[in-house]
Amino acid sequence: MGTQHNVLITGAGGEIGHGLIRRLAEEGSFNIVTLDLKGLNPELAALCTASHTGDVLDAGLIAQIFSDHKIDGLFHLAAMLSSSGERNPERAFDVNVGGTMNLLKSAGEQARLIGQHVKFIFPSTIAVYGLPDPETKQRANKVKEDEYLFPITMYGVNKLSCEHLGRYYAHHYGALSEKKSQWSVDFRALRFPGLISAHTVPSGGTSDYVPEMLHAAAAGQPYACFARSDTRIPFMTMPDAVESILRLFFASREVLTTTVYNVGAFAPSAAEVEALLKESFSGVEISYEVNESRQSFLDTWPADVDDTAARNDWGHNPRHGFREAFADYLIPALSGAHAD
Ligand code: AKB
Repeated sequence: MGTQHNVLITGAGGEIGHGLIRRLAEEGSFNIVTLDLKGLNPELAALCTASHTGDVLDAGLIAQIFSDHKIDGLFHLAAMLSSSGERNPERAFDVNVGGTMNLLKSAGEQARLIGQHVKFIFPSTIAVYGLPDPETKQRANKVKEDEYLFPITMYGVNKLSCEHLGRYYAHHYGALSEKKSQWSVDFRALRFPGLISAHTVPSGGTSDYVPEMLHAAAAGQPYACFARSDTRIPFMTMPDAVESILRLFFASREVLTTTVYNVGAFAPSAAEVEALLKESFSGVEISYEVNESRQSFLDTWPADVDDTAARNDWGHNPRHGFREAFADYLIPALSGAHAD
């Protein structure tokens, strides 16, 4: 049998967690331990070795989980997203940065204790970018990892800070310690675009207008879109997002040229999504009632991302482009779900 990994997934009950737990369970080489503020649903819990209910801010609980389950890898998914974070910025800072700090500290201690690097997979986001105006957004098109890093949301600021904290714990922690350990946090971040799942509807994000539009169309309900019809940001399907997490997890350290990778797949405007939905479902009713504040976040996010490094270093290769995402994954799954 190959290497078994004892991994902790935080925020496991969220959208990415749903897909990731199933995929890791299929893989067969993971003992999955989860942490979520709410109890995990029984179907997912059945795929896990243990499911803990609790807060990423509870440093004692996290240390206990690392020790009890001999954790040697981590998928830190717990976060407050861009729209919910902006409704309570101080709480977002606590959860997003404070929670990440607790986990980085415990992961570093664990690495020194077990004498091996502890992999720390961190979903970052296109919200770390802050394009200054529409002309620049259009001109820049596919942004690179080191460009336009001036986020305007608390969530974006938090995620960018955590990327830096992760890099620090991976490469510089303990610089003045007499006994600096060779074992550390092996921090690896993916900057995700908006994610679209056929099985869950997101909440609290600002890229939510596309999945909301899709799920409303599939359910035969009208939808008032809070973004302008010409809004363009990158998206990816949930199966492709989960696959990219696994590829980065399994990539050997030698091939990684950075700690933070853009990952993209397709980048339609809201109007292009509407047109595709109208081809696929009958009676689709979409109107545009723009929420200027949420729109202002979207206007600073890139039209698309340059993910050359992820493709070259560890083979990021999403299965779904724009049409395939809808034709091969979303529409078939949702037509079944709403068939009765
Ligand atoms: C959000 O909209 O906040 C997230 C994201 C793009 O990171 N979905």
